[in-house]
Amino acid sequence: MTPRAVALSIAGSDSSGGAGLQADLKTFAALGVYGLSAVTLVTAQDSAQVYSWAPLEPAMVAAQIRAAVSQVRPQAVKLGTLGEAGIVDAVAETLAELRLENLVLDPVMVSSSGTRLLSEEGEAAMRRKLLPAAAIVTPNLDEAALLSGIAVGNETAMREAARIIHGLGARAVVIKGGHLGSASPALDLYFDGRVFESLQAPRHAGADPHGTGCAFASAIAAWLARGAPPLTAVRNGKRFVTNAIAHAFVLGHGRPLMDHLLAGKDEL
Ligand code: PXL
Repeated sequence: MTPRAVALSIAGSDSSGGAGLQADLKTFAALGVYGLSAVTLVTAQDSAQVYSWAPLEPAMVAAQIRAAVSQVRPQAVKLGTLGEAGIVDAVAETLAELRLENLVLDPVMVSSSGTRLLSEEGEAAMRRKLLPAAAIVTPNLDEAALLSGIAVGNETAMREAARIIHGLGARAVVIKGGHLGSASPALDLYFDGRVFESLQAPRHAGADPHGTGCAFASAIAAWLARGAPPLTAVRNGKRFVTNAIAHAFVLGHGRPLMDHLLAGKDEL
């Protein structure tokens, strides 16, 4: 049997299946990577809104991580919604104790529908304990502004924020400029302390699927697990999300959904 790349997602459950842990596992599968998982919190949501959410006990999150990696070592870990400071602390301690590497941190603070998914103390703990451990952190413009302390409304400010966030300890930063303005192409900015790279993709008219950030970070983790260096993993992750958006479909009444499996079909 051929060896398989393995990645672990530590994230929240999205009952609509479009974001969170469900999106991560679909992304891993689409890219030929076996997915381990640890649930941090459970949301009740559809593609329009989060109705409610509840965190798990931090010890239960830590126990899932230990169990998930007890028989196989993931080559990369994706971190999504963490909910509160106790979970951030438990995750940071457990990852350090297990010496897990290639951490891709999606610093989710607020859902796309506007619900806070990380408390303020959680945000401070994430900045102090997880950012310095991250191989790659993937803030959107709002998260980049919160992490860097500056307004991030254009490409010049994105560069400045990327430098500041890199200075907080993440080895590479990708700021997602998706909300920069619908006239411009979808522009993301990568910075690893030496190299800046602008990643551009054409915008798909009308398509604004739920869960694009989750799919991007988990695709980057999947490529790291497959052995790609960071910038290649980010370029390939962007290609994956762009394809998944291009193949978006509508199910029932909600927002469009990404087609993870179709996006990965030429990438195996
Ligand atoms: O898209 C960010 C996100 C991540 N994780 C969970 C979510 C959301 C957004 O709704 O629900 C569980």
